Amino acid sequence: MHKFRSLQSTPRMTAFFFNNKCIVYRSRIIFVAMKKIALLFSLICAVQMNAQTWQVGNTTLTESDLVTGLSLPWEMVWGADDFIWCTTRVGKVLRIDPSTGTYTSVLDKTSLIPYSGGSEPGMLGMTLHPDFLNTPKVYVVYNYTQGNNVKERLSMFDWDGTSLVNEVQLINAIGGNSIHNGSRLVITADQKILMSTGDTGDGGVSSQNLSSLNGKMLRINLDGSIPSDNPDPASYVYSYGHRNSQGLAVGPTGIIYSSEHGQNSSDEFNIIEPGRNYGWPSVQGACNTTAEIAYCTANNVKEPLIEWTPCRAVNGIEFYNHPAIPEWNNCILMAVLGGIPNNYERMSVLHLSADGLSLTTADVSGSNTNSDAFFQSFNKRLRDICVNPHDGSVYIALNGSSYPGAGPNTIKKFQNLVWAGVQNEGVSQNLNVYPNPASERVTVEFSSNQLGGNYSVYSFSGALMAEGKISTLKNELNVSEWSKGNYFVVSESSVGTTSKTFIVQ
Ligand SMILES: [Ca+2]
Ligand SMILES: [Ca+2]
Repeated sequence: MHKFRSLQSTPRMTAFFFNNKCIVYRSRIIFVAMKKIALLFSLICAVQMNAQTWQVGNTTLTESDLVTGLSLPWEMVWGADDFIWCTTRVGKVLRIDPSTGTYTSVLDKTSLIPYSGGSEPGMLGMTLHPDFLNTPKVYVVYNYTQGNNVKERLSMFDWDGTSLVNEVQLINAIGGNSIHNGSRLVITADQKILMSTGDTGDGGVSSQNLSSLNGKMLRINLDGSIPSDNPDPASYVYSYGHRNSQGLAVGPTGIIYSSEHGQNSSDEFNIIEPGRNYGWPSVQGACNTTAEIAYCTANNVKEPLIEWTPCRAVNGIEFYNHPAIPEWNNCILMAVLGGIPNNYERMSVLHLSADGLSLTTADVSGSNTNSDAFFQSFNKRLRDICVNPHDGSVYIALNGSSYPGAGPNTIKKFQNLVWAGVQNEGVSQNLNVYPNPASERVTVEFSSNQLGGNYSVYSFSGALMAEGKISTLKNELNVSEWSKGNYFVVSESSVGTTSKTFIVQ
């Protein structure tokens, strides 16, 4: 300051000011440049801050927010149209573009649904027709009010390209309540709907009553009728003795897996078999008390593969098998809400044996350092999981930080960016599969720049169906023995990786 004053008094002042202006001018450029650099730096920082990564063995997953500001996303399904279909418990079905996160509401039942922030009813399970591209039907479970009672309904809708229309109510007046309404939906390889229902909080009376549809797994034809090969051909009941299952997944060999809420202890992970009794309310978890052993022996009770005590509120499950995250191959990914005390929020990884009939390792300890426990640090209820069949990304729907959940909520995406060529639009147009749908033979046509690479064909449930070297432009596959359903082919070559879905019917 003192030096500046002395300079001002000198004859060089003009020059100085001239120079000073120059300096100021230059400084402005530098300042602007520095601002840009700072902005760039902050953007990089922001990207880095957003680009939280998670380590899964040797695989690094990059986290991003696909959608924010949702109200209680409940079920997520990857559609054959390559959109994520999502129910929200408040009563909407959303169709989300997985590449941008933009979405449209395609069904709105909010005026019908007895949603309450403090209880559990709402729009719950959903599944798409197994041949959705040709038969665009969507199945949805939601609660509604009849008189003073909460009920539950399974409905089928047509997708008209804009909305879900032409509702057909397939099963009405299933018991509902403020708690324990289930309900997940899957479609099995034999084209039957499987629906889980809760015991409506009746202590398990309905679970053991074969004339009640509550506390059950129901098996339903795609048109809503009772399958003639059900355990009782006059009943939807497929298995019983359930408390409140909110997780269903089908493995590659057709095994049906289910997660189920325990009361205070013994959350369960089950394999569902026809006609079996799963024990509730006489048995919780394994048959391991004197009374349970006696009951299990007398009633041929099917025990869970694993149980968790205290309850951590096990929820949506998904079978994973994709080269993008090899550490999770042949695993069940399970969303865990964290229970009423809000402990144990996480995604648990359950490693299946080769035959899928047992578990080799799993996140059972409750420890946050368990290598099969992920995303505990969100301190949010994890409601459901969905997998991108093309690039192996995993999507997780969060439901707030306390029971039973509150918005605004986020769907997060976890992607292995290293897994070769997750994006290569130019090449993807050069991979063709026809006829689509196929029933006997399907031709996979590659572009010449993919020659020398490798191709693999997977089912949507993750089973490797075929693989080989790309040595000819056209490769014919015999699919006559394959189960009906959705498949995709992946080509990996020097120009990148690309994939295409197709249907076997
Ligand atoms: Ca049980
Ligand atoms: Ca027990």
